[in-house]
Amino acid sequence: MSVTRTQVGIVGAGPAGLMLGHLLHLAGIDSVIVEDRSEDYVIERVRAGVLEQGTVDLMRTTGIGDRLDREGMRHEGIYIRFNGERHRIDLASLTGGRAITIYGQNEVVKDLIGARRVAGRPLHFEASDVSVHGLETNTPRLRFAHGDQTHEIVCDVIAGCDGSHGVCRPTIPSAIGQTYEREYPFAWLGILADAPPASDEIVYSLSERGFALFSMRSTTITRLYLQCAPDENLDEWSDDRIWTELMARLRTDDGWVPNVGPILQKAVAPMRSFVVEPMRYGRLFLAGDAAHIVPPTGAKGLNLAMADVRRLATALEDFFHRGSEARLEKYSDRGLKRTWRAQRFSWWMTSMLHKQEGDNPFDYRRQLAELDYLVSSRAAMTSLAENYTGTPFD
Ligand code: RFL
Ligand code: PHB
Repeated sequence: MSVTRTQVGIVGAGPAGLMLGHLLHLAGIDSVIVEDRSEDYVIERVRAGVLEQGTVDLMRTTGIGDRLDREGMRHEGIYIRFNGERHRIDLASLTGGRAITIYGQNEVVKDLIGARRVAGRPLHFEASDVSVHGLETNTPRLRFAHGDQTHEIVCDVIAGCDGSHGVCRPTIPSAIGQTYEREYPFAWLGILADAPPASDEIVYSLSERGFALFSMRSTTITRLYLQCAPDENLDEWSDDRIWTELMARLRTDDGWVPNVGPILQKAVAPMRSFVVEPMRYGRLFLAGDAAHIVPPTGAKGLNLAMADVRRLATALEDFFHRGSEARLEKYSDRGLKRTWRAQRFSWWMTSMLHKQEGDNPFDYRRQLAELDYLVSSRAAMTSLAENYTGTPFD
């Protein structure tokens, strides 16, 4: 077994782990990132598309915003569609200029892997049997295998950035980590289509047939989602059936429909709300989906992950450079405050825009009344806009 040393052992090379490694590098702090999947898999995973202003600012101020500035699509508004009509919410004018940027999570990950390569710090893909040990001590250890070689990395701190199915969170004793969760009785069927976006802004829609979402990745690629069952069988969804359903849920009375094109990718994503409290156990700090999951309707997951690692990196800078643990002590409480706010918002967007089994016509009319209030009240639109564009990272 090879034994080496680092300051921060990072488990997971998703947006959280890679951004943490990048921020620590800029602060002159050593880290090792260990990921169990291959580099191609991590890059090609199709997920988030909406970056909050805080995420965009963080990428820019840390020197990885060039491609984002060239290829990202700044959106100052979103549409909400119901009763056959689209209503625009002007995010920027309601929030003093805050907006969102469409830039795929895989592009963020590509930029971060590029920065790691330039930094020349370790990033191991395809690690197996990853495990963490000695979390109650000042020298926690990260173990993994690579090929037939076993490695142990002795760390000062371990960052659990290994997503919702990782190994870090389950190592917190159940008497300490309290979990809160909610499953939703539906999922999203998501597709990428080789078709130019037919609207220059995102459209969230509630129809009698359920939720649908129109989004995009570039001037030539449309991203679309429709509400489906959690155990939906993709084999039963021919391309024709997908388009017919999307058209039925998104069409407006004035004839707007998404552009149709070859489907490049399709997948079903489950919906879950989950929080573990606290986000820390001894020298283990959880960040991103490892600590909390939100349903994607509020577009918050990746942005929460970025807010976590920004806060964690600042706290670790104080710890390593100034010998102060004060910010590390506050890491979890401050993160949970932001998390619960995002949970509330994501739950609200989800319940307003989806049809639930067992709902009756009263429930649908109540949802329409809520949407009607939302798009006709400046106060209600401001509340959505503030939450959707996100508060500045603390
Ligand atoms: P990730 O991206 O899951 O990365 C965790 C990494 O850890 C690795 N891993 C391990 N590595 C080593 N050892 C182990 N034992 C390991 N176990 C796991 C994994 O392979 C992976 O590489 O978590 P992270 O970094 O916290 O990032 C979170 C985001 O990925 C997630 O919150 C977002 O994708 C959520 N999300 C959205 N967020 C937004 O902010 N805006 C959006 O528009 C948005 N849209 C979405 C979304 C998520 C979706 N799905 C698929 C759930 C749309 C969808 C459909
Ligand atoms: C996306 O573009 O993938 C997307 C947009 C908005 C969401 C979730 C996902 O709420």
